[in-house]
Amino acid sequence: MAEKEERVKLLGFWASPFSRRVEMALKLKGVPYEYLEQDIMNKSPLLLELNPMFKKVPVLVHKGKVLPESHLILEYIDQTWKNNPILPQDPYEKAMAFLWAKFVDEQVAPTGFRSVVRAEKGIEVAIKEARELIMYLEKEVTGKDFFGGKKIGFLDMVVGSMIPFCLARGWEGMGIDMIPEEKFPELNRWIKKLNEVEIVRECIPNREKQIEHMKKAAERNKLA
Ligand SMILES: N[C@@H](CCC(=O)N[C@@H](CS)C(=O)NCC(=O)O)C(=O)O
Repeated sequence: MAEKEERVKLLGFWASPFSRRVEMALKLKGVPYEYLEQDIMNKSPLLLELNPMFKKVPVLVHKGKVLPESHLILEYIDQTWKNNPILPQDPYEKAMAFLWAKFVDEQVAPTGFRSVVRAEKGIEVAIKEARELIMYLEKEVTGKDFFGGKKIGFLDMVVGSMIPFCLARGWEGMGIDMIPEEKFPELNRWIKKLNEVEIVRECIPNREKQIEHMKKAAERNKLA
């Protein structure tokens, strides 16, 4: 793996929003890559060797360089292959895109999934808390085709991989319509637009399979 091969390798996991968003970026840029599916419950020696600090997917390998962490990987891809830019050029807008991405992964995801599964304060309270956070995204996408503007970009990949194509399937498996059209018209419009993008469709995990996967993840989370 240490050889300075030009060809990109991606260690990922089919149901992981973090690795799916990296695939979206590679496909949008037209970068060929070798995909190495990982079992995250039984980590391979290769994953442990390449990402000893975090032991997580995704991991990108390019020309002997190894990079974990999806936000950093997306930025690396954008700076290495300049066609079809995914991050804003303006420094403030770029910083804000990273801020929103952090909000989605670190606030919306844990509140939206784990707190709903455990629902210590009751399921209605957990849903209300998650919706309050999702409402920030509803406002952010209002009046825009995509979070990134006219075209799909970094934030669309982060929000898309995490919310409609991952968490929403977990909620669906629990019988919860977390993002109803009447409360979140703009997000629903955006989700439809996202579904029309070919490279996104190519990276969306199979719905039924993911609902099952999320049910099992919810069970594990309850027991943990
Ligand atoms: N902050 C990381 C999160 C990556 C992550 O949580 N990956 C999960 C798969 S969805 C994983 O590898 N989990 C294995 C573990 O936590 O042990 C990123 O953005 O890449």
